[in-house]
Amino acid sequence: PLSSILNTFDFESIAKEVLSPDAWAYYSSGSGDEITLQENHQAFNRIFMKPRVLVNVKKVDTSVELLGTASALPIYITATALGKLGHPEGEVVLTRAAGTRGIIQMIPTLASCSIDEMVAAKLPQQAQWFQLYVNPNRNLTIDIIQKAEKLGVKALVVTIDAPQLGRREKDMRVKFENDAPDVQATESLSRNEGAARAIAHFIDPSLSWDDLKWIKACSNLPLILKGIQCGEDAVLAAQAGIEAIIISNHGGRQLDTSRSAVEVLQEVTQALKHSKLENALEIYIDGGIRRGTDIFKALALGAKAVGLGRPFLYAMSSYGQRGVEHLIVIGLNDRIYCAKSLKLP
Ligand code: HOC
Repeated sequence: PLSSILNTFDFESIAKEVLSPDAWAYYSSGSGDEITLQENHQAFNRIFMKPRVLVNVKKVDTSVELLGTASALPIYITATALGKLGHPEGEVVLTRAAGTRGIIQMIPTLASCSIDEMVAAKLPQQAQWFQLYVNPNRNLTIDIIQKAEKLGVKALVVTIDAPQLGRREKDMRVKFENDAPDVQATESLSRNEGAARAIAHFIDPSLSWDDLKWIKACSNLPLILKGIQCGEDAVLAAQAGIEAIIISNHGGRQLDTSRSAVEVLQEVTQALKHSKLENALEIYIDGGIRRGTDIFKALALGAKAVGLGRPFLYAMSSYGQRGVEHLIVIGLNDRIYCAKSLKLP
């Protein structure tokens, strides 16, 4: 039963059982040797706490404002593609759970449900962000941005860490086995297999810093850059007038051996401070967050909120909306109270 699910790893084990091999391969795969995928979580385990005592924690307020939008927790549902691989209703399941629990959902560009469906599924006061992959067809991109703005999303999240598709061998192999059982075809096994490749042509590999100007010009929404991976680029983002950054390596699915998000976070806060830009933007991170203590560590090191992707997909795939709601409550009951009551070492 759901009540016996104690943590994100429990959801992951069940999802592996219930998902089709294609879906499991697509959701769970990282790129290359999956070093970054593992490091994202392992890096949190190398950070140790310095608890302070005799701090009044009787009343704890976990709420936060992200770019002026209230959230019950410093957690948001980050964008993940192809939700219907995991649940017949797809991403609207995430929308509903985010609504009842009061957190922000980032609407994915490459969702199985349309943006209209995800907006229609939300509660009246519920806030959503819109994740944007810039399409090679710029006019189409402008139309998408304007549509999202008209539908009332609160921010535009431009994903910048996927100019080319990472080599996800688990995903490639399953598709290869399913679509081309002829062993002679081994030679032709390439990145062109797998669920990921089927959606990759929606993304413009020529995107550069200059393009941020026209993206900013065609919308009044605050802009969040998702995929910052070093201090230098965080400084460039701040100088470009971006309102928030997400430190992310795309869940270890793009460039393998990239550093973990939480390691980069420390470099980013230093670099912004060094350039006197520490108050210029909000910092969020995603990648490897599996415990409340991971959330606390990210906040203590300077992030304002964290995004979770796979844990929500696994909760949705195994138990639907109730599963996603339960996952959010696990986050609430775990140790994030520390974030407001303890000071940085
Ligand atoms: C260059 C194409 O976020 C995933 C999705 C889609 C990425 C497409 C990248 O599978 O990680």
